[in-house]
Amino acid sequence: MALDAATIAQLAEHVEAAELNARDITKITDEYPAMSWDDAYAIQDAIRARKEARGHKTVGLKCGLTSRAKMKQMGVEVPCFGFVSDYMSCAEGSDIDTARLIHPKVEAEICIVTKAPLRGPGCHVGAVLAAIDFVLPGVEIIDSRYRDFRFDLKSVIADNTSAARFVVGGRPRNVEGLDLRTLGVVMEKNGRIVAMAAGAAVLGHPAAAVAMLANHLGARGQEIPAGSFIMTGGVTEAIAVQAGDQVAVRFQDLGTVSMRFA
Ligand code: 0L1
Ligand code: MG
Repeated sequence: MALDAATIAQLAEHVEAAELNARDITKITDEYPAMSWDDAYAIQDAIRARKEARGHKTVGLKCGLTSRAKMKQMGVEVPCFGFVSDYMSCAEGSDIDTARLIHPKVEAEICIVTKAPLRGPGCHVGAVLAAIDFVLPGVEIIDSRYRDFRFDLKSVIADNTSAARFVVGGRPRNVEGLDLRTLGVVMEKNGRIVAMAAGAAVLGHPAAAVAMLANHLGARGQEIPAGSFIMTGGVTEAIAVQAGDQVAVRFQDLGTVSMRFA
């Protein structure tokens, strides 16, 4: 670790305050260029601890930057991992208040809930498929706290991978009988198609993102517990939204997830 405990705590407070006040900041590596990957995840962990200390429940895990489209859009080469809290969950069909966000974007994500723990190293697609309880469609609303979405990967990880809101809906389905690689996704904004892809856009198979998450946690002595809700990452590039926009994402075999931005 390049940063001491006091600096990690101070940066966690700084980045979380930007989230809670919907106020953008410059990327933290500008001031701390020596920040390591471990420091970045330590800041994210400290943000999670701050939320939990205030009574917020951590309700899921997320994989970010798992598709080529997203990596290209953001100019990075490797995925990252974060968490979602109870207050980030919005009901299917609800209005999402943009006044509490900085510059939201939407991502269509194939989500899973596990029925068995997953622990790396060595976790693979087969192990993940065996541990899936059910699959459901979701939309993540990301909102980087960094001005104009200008950041590097360490700053993004510290910012809990831009997690802001999420909506799950549609139809939960058993994984048997679904091919997550060929599962088609069509995203519409205000009635027009703005992006489309298939599950394979996520690292060749959405379960590969979950395996990568298990291996990432395993390297830190942690596991994905049974009963975890996991977002596997946007299948297309993220689409900017603003008040007045209506978004509907149609997932083959899983139904539609929709929301309005107010
Ligand atoms: O969920 C994601 O893919 C977001 C990763 C963070 C980078 C971004 O804000 O686009
Ligand atoms: Mg995402």
